[in-house]
Amino acid sequence: MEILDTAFRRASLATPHGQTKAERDRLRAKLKVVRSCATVVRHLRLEARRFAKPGLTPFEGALVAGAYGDGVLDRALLRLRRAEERIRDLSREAELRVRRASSAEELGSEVRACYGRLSSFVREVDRDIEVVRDVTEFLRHRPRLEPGAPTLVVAGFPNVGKSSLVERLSSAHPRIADYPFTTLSIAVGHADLGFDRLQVVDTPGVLGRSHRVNLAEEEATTAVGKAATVVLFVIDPTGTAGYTLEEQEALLERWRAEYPGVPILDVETKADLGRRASGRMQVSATTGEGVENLWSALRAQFEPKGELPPMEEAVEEAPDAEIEEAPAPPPRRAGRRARNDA
Ligand SMILES: Nc1nc2c(ncn2[C@@H]2O[C@H](COP(=O)(O)OP(=O)(O)OP(=O)(O)O)[C@@H](O)[C@H]2O)c(=O)[nH]1
Ligand SMILES: [Mg+2]
Repeated sequence: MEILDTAFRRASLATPHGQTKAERDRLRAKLKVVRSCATVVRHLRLEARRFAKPGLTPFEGALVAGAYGDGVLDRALLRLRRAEERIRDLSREAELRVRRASSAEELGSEVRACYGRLSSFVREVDRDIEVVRDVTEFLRHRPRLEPGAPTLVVAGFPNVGKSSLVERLSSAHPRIADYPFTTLSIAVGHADLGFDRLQVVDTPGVLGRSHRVNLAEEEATTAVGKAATVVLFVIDPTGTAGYTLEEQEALLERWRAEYPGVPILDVETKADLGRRASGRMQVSATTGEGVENLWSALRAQFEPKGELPPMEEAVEEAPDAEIEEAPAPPPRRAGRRARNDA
């Protein structure tokens, strides 16, 4: 365990000062127990730093629960916190025992006992450290969505052209290829709505079945249910994706029933391969046809409805005191720059 190696190495570097050998021995023993415990506590904190305040957003929490199981991360973090508390107690106790030890042998055995307990505390949370590291790595590969910002989640069956459309609509440059599950995790691009900045989320494809859902599908479904202000459901009616129109429409209807609070806009893509009379919006990510039309429909979905625009709301609600001018900066002292100027 590298945490223990580091802790014991740091502890052994202690160079105590003292008049007599006995004083130096006692101080060395004290430094060993205190430093080894403190190093482990610092490492445990570092491992969990991604989850320290303010913590995960609800959407990140849902992504992690989908990938690792409900409560798995929370339990690991709780065990790490408990281990930290036990190690703090151990450090205090061991320091006291070192203070009371009456011989070099006794000092040695107190240090060994402390190291032994420290090792077993760390080993007990081995698996939890691994979980926390895994989840940190998992989140490092997911975009940070701004909570509360207008969010369009582009979803649908695999290979239908979701990523191609996301590239058309936003600043994102996702991987596009002619096979299913090219996109394996969510990605985000941005677009200007005119009145706000829109987050456009690309998702992995979802097959219509309700069982044997893979992790990529699970992630897409979480984005639909937990991140979307509006969902853009992309349908490929041409059959080139490898899925029938009927199975795609069945998923669309299922989602409409499952997420009644989320508007789901449906659009047919690959219109360059031939248009058909369907009554649906039709676009082509390849040629751009129909995309202006789609933008109009999207803007209508996101436009603030009947409420005050956010700026006026903010001005109206702000108490007078907060709109007062900022106080004048303190006078500068000659020959010395104020710290804030640096
Ligand atoms: N002709 C035509 N082909 C398209 C269009 N949009 C996408 N394609 C092609 O369809 C294939 C799949 O496109 P992607 O954008 O990767 O599809 P996806 O839905 O993101 O696929 P997954 O990530 O695997 O679910 C690629 O070969 C694209 O070039 C379109 O409007 N017209
Ligand atoms: Mg894709």
